[in-house]
Amino acid sequence: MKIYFSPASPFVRKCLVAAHELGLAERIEKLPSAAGPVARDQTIIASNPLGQVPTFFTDDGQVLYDSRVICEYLNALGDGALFPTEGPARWQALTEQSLGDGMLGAALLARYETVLRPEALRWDGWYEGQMGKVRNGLAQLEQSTAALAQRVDIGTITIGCALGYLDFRYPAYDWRALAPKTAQWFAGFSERPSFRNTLPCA
Ligand SMILES: N[C@@H](CCC(=O)N[C@@H](CS)C(=O)NCC(=O)O)C(=O)O
Repeated sequence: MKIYFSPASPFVRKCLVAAHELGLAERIEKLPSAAGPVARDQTIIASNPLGQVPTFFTDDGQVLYDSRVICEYLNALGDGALFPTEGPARWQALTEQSLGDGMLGAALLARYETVLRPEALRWDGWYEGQMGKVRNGLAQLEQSTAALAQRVDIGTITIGCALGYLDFRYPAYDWRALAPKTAQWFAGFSERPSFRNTLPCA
């Protein structure tokens, strides 16, 4: 299996954390890439018109994207339990995945606004709107930290990647002050080998 990879991408990290948890990480070859929303990577586009990472290739040559599909594929391949199969547990994990992906997407767009968009074109209100999604997400997590404890599934993995991305790209943003119980949960969860082995770097 292969994956178009960026060591800074939180969505790639989500897939690699899932692969580690499922014992599949060693079977995935990392292909270097240069995905970007402006300078678009034509090599990735040849397989995925969105030109984004993660883009993944099965051993049969099938192309999979995005992170949600890749994680579900890995879970099926590894006969794992990262996606609860039914009942409230399933909907909870999937909704947490959506919350984590949404927080990540907002934090990523806010970063593009500050590092990619020419200064004269920047729009503070739009940046604040994106970071507002992150802040509201943290508030929601803080109310439901008990539900995260003791679980390793697609919900907690995605939330963990979202919090890890805040640490990586927004080191001055004191999210722990906004969500201390969530921070406590993350302190333990991020010690898992799957997280320690996939720390982001620029
Ligand atoms: N929904 C996608 C989001 C992937 C994504 O936004 N990837 C970023 C890097 S973290 C990217 O490729 N950005 C370049 C672009 O959007 O063109 C997923 O879950 O995989």
